[in-house]
Amino acid sequence: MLRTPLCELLGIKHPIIQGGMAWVATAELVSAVSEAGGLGVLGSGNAPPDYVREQIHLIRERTSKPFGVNLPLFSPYADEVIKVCIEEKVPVVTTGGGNPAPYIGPLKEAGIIVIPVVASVALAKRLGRMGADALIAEGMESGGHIGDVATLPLVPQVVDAVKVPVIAAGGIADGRGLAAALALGAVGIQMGTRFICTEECIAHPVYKQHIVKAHDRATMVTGYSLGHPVRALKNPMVHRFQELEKMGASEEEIIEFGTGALRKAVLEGDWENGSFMAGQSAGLVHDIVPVKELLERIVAEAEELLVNKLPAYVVKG
Ligand code: TUI
Repeated sequence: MLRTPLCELLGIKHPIIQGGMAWVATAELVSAVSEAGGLGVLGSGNAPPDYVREQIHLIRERTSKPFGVNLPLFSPYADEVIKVCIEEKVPVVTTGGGNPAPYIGPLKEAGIIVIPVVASVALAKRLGRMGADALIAEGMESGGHIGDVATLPLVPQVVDAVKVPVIAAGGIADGRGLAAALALGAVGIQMGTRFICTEECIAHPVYKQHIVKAHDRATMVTGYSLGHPVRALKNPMVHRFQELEKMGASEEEIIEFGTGALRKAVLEGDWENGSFMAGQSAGLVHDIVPVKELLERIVAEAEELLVNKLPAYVVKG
C-alpha cells in the first residue's frame, strides 16, 4: 500500500488522479477509475451543462466512490457547468486552461474540494492563497492544452512556493513516474494519456492503437500562434494545422479548421482529420489493460522502487 496525504484529502486508495480529458473521460472511464481506488474525473470540455449533469448521474449509478469534474475555463458553458457541479454536490472539481479564482469561493462554500491545474509558479501562489485545496502542477510534456515549463523543474518549484499539497502531471505513465513525482515533493500524480489505453475508456480503437505504437518523438505542439498550444500525436491533421499557422492564416480560419477535430479522433478514429491529443508519455504506453490492473501495476512498481531499489543506492560511510 502506498498512502499519501492525497489519499486522506480525497478519500481514495491510490494517490492517482485520472486527467479530465474532453470526450474521452466519460462516465465509463471515470467510474472505473474511482471504483478501482483512484480519482476518476469527468472531462466536461466544451460540453453543455445538461450533458455534464447526465454524466454525473451515470457515474453515480456506477460507483459510490469519490469522483471529480474537470472544467476547462475556456468552455463557453463554464459558469453553467460550475452551477451544475454545485447543485449536484460533486466531491471534487479540477480546472484547467486559466485562472479559476472567481469560482473558488462558491465551490468551497458548497463543500467541494477544488484542485486547479497550474502551469506556472505565479498562478500556483495566487491560488494557494485563495483557498485551493491542492494544485495539479502540469508540465508541457502533457497532452492537450499545455503551458511552457517541463514537469521535472515545475513540480518542485510549485511545491516550494505553496503550502497546499501538489500533484504532478505531464509525462507520467508508470510506477517510475509515480516514484519520481513523490521524490519531487508531490503527494500523487495525474495521468491522462495512460488512461486512454484502458479497456473501459470509450476512445476509438484507432486512437488507442496509435498511442500504443507511439515512440518518444511521436507528439508535437501546434497552436502557438493562437496563444493556445496543444500537444497531439503527429498525423496529417496536425501537419496541415502547422502549415496554416506558418502561412499566417487568420485566427478564424485556424479555429474553423480545428473545431471538432478532437471529437473526430475520439469517436470516429479519423486519423486524417482528427486531433489525437496525447502527451510525451505516449511512448511509455505499450498495452491496453483494465483500469484496476493498471492502477495496481503502477503502485506496485512505485513501491518496489521506493522500498527496495532506491534505498539500495544509499550506502553508509
Ligand atoms: O486543460 C488542460 N488540457 C486540455 S483542456 C482541453 S479541451 C480542448 N482544448 C483545445 C481544443 C479543444 C478542446 C485539452 N487539453 N490542461 C490543464 C492546463 N491548464 N494546462 C495548462 C493550463 C493552464 C494554462 C494557463 C492553466 C492556467 C493558466 O493560466 C494562465 C493565467 O491566467 O495565468
